Amino acid sequence: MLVTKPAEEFDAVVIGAGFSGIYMLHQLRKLGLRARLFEAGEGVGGAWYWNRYPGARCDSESYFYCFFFSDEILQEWTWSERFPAQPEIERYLNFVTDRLDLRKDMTFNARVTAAAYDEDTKRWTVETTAGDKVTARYVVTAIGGLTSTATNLPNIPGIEDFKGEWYHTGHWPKEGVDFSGKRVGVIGTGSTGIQAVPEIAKTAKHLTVFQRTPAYIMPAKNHPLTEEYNAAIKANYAEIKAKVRTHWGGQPYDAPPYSFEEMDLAKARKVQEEFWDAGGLKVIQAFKEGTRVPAVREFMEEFFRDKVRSIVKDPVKAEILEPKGYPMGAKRIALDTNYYETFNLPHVDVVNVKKTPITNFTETGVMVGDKEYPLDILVLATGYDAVTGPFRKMDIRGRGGIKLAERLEDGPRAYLGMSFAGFPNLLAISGPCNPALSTNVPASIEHDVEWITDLIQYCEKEGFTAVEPTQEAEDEWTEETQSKAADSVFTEADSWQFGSNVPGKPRRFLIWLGGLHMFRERCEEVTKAGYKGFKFTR
Ligand code: N01
Repeated sequence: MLVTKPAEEFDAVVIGAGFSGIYMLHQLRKLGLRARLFEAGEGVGGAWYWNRYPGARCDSESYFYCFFFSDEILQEWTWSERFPAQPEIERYLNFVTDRLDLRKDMTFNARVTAAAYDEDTKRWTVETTAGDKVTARYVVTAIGGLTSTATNLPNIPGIEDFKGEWYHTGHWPKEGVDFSGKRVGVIGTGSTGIQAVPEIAKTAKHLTVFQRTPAYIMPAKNHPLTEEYNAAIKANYAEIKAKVRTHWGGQPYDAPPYSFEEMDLAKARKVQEEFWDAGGLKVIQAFKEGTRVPAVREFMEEFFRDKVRSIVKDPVKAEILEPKGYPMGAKRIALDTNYYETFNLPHVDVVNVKKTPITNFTETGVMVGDKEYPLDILVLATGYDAVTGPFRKMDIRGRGGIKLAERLEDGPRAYLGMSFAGFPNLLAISGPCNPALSTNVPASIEHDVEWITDLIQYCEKEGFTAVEPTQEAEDEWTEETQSKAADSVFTEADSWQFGSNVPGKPRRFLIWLGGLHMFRERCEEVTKAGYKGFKFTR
């Protein structure tokens, strides 16, 4: 039975204990505010708490997939691998939480269900599944854009009929799943499925991968880090931090070194092979012209297809796995470790469910056309109702009781991806129309947290009781988000970025595509112009 706890009053409530919530709580404390963080999980981590599926690993390199705000933490924490796996990132976030002594202001196992603004008291009332009902002047959402609260289950009938075990990768059981001796099916071959397949294949008796769209996949070339490497990184953090803050994607990478136009195809191929061997997201960053230039993109697309044909021995499997049917970059490119190699194992098959779609689940498996694939365990790596989904799962009400879920029904809208007209003192880290999910996410999070901190500090100093964007500012930013997307390659495929992965979700782009460096500049301009686009109440 739900026991309602005595009402408590705070200056601020933070929702979520991933990268964003952890840093936000720290900043609010530094401002001298009384803050409380609510988290649905048993511990900190956010996306990195729930995504425990086999093979879960970050696609950004560990030396920059981290907080930069504390030189001490940068020096004290040592990463063990080039691309950190979920357990290590979860350990890192626990380390930071304890290092900053944040745990005492965090409530776990408490999912926020509702937040309502009272125009008379100018306070929010926040409720959780654990019976908390607290009030606060500010509410900061740190809920992430791809989260366990808003997973995307495929619209295939009959999942309730399936008598075997089934799991969505975003809700992976803490105790793990034993695949040994089992017939396993994986639906979904985005970044998640590509990481999970090689690991599941290690113990499953048989693995069937149901692929609708073949992804463009680059090798991670993950490896352990040496003491010397880590020492060099730690000695160089000032420069790395400066690069992260000025790069389009929040990555400390130098500009591409080669000109595609100035070399013949044989030389271009040699260069591309070098980048392939180095691995990671830099694989597509060899040429100055960038992949938006059709000649460069088509060259790389063919290079990727060649790689599949050279790795996968069975030509029928290779043909299914070759990325095609849409331009590279129109869906997120994935990193892999032995994904293609896994299909050389005799107990691993791939089924083209674009050609013949899955019709339904049965008690014993999956029907593709008139063929049943018998399964003991089904893994759904089918992604998320991204960005707006997590907001729409909560009952958030602003001025006059307007519902945020309804405001976001027709697509993403927000000013600077961090604030909503009609919702005073509700601030969002990496909200709708924010660049975060097109960048190295912690770098964007740090920016948003620091910008929100400054805004709150300004309100406190000036004695304002409420801040919110004007409708006009929100409308303009929302429209700008769509026009930037309309000029991008993303228009040429269905994707979670467009919301077109979820049946019935409007096709509106969820991310502001101007790059993190430009976003920083835009936010700075807003601040310098006296928080242009915001209105304040005393
Ligand atoms: O989800 P997705 P994800 N029948 O939406 C398929 C981040 N991430 O969890 O492409 C058959 O990309 C769907 O097919 P299609 C990262 O930002 C980060 O993999 O729609 N198939 C697709 O193959 C990433 O982009 C890391 O045709 C169906 C798959 O399911 C985001 O999370 C690691 C289907 C869904 O792919 C989401 O990735 C992992 C159906 N009915 C993820 N419905 C890092 O490294 C869906 N699919 C930080």
